[in-house]
Amino acid sequence: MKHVVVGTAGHIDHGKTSLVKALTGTDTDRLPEEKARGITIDLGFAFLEEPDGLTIEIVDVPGHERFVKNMLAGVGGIDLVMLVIAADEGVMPQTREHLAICSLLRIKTGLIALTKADLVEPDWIELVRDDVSRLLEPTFLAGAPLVPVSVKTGAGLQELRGVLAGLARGVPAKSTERTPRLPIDRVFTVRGFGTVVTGTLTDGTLVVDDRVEVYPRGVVSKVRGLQTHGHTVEKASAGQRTAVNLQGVERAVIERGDVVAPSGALVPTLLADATLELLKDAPRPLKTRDRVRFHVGTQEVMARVLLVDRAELEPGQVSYGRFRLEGPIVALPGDRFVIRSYSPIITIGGGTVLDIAPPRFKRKAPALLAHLLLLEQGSPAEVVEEHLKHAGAAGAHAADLRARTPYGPERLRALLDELVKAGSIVAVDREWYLHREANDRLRAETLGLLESFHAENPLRAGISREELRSRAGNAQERVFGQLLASLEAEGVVRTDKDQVRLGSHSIRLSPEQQRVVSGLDADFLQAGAAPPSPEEALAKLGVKGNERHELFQLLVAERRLVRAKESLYFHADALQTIQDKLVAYLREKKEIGPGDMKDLLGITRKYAIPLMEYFDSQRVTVRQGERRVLRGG
Ligand SMILES: Nc1nc2c(ncn2[C@@H]2O[C@H](COP(=O)(O)OP(=O)(O)OP(=O)(O)O)[C@@H](O)[C@H]2O)c(=O)[nH]1
Ligand SMILES: [Mg+2]
Repeated sequence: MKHVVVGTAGHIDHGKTSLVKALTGTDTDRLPEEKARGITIDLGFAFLEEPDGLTIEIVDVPGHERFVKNMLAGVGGIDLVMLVIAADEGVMPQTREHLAICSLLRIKTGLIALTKADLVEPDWIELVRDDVSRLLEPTFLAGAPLVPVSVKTGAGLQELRGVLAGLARGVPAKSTERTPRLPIDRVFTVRGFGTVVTGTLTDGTLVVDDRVEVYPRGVVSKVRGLQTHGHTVEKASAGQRTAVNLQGVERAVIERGDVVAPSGALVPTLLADATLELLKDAPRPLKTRDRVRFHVGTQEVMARVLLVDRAELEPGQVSYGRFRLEGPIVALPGDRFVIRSYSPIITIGGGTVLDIAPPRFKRKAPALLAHLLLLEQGSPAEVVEEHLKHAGAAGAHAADLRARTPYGPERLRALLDELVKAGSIVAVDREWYLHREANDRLRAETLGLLESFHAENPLRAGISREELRSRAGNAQERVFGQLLASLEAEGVVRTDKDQVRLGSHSIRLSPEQQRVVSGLDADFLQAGAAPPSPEEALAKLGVKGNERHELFQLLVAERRLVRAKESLYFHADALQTIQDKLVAYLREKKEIGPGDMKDLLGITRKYAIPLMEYFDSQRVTVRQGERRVLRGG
């Protein structure tokens, strides 16, 4: 079962809607205003089913110059165009504009219906045919079939239908591995069902019960039901006109231009980089900061264009542009777009979206041009690598790469695996990736920081992990964790609790430093429950300083000296002895007061009170008024 979407195109009143009706039996002009004025205002939809299972879905567009924006919303997803030209009028302004739009959107194929053939003589038809060939010569429709028809006499209709079906059969099948996207062209409510949206599914497949999101609104919903050309289905595939019944969504919160896609799969953006071409017959050059109407999918948003490598883009020229959008768009690289000038409202150009999360660049930087060239012409793997290169030391989450590339989750996973294998990127974990260069830079920086830390603090065992991370450019937590883990696995770095050091680092003391450290150790041990102040202890060894002295701190870091409060330090072994005595005492006497403590240890109140508080804090004892009891005793 094949589905092909055909769009009409052409000047107002040239007979598009009449032709669709003659082919399908459906009058696509449904609005009362359309009936009253005899013109098409908004998109209309009809379909043809061929006996062999081919379904041709037709989007009928308005020809009026004021409704080109509606036409643009309709032709985004079409496979082929039926350009309608009235034989009596020939080529007219919207014939050209619609043709230009189809070219800009890279519609690949189509045919020409020369309508109202009953109104002209046969040799006139030949003149118009020549005219039309000249117009189409430089376009994708060069040499396309042209069929004179009349809905009044029925002449040519059979032939047209045959040509249409032939072209439709030649349209290649679409990939369904990419992320499904449905740019919405209509929203309405159906009694008993709720909100229904329609559009042409551009990629992937949608299945009933899928969890979806309406972008850029952030409205999360579920596919309650699906229809394709009037039939209820379980699944819709890329290229099909699809109606989606959305569960629990108010009609009023959605509009044409929004996109239905899996929840979390896309990211709306206000900035996009793109290739940019100005039509040959654009009335004037495009200048940086010009305000334009940006059409992508079924959306229209105002935007300012920033030219990348020149101040002005001349008609017929192709370059790159950065678009600052005045409202969020939902697009993926590879999407074609059209721009129209703000005033007069005419189509002037278009291009291909290259990046929806562009990195910062200095304006007109040559590097930006090289970057865009790579995004335009590089292989998918090169493009993914380029994004990671620009993600820098922070790396990127796989979900961000998914929303920023058009490949679909499985293809992207394969590309990432391939790049990891080639050594161009590093997998921080299954979801987070880092470019090799950023990884190497961070690694070198971290090792350099450790080296200079050790050089400046030879008596400190290591630096705190958090301090190291913040000095290393405030490295991203997951990235830094992974780096430390791999450095540790290599034996280059050791971590102990939250201290990090180089594997090669050890504290080496001079004989003089060793004398002081040993002296402090011995003095505090000997002093037991009545230790000296740090100043006194250092002074006794001929050293000026207080507890902040590096040799004193060395003993603290090694937990040989333990701080009870402020500047009062006890030797760790002495504390253990005191604790044993205290516990034995409490086992027997059940409680102890400050006076008993003084007697037990032969010390003054100056030491007794801090020691009692210390053992409270160590959860050895519990305070009861002035007295202590064993915790849990
Ligand atoms: N004589 C003759 N008149 C035709 C033929 N096809 C269409 N018409 C007439 O041309 C007028 C316009 O036809 P539509 O089908 O509404 O034209 P359209 O291209 O859909 O117009 P818009 O959608 O407004 O751009 C109508 O009055 C039709 O009856 C034809 O083959 N022969
Ligand atoms: Mg019409």
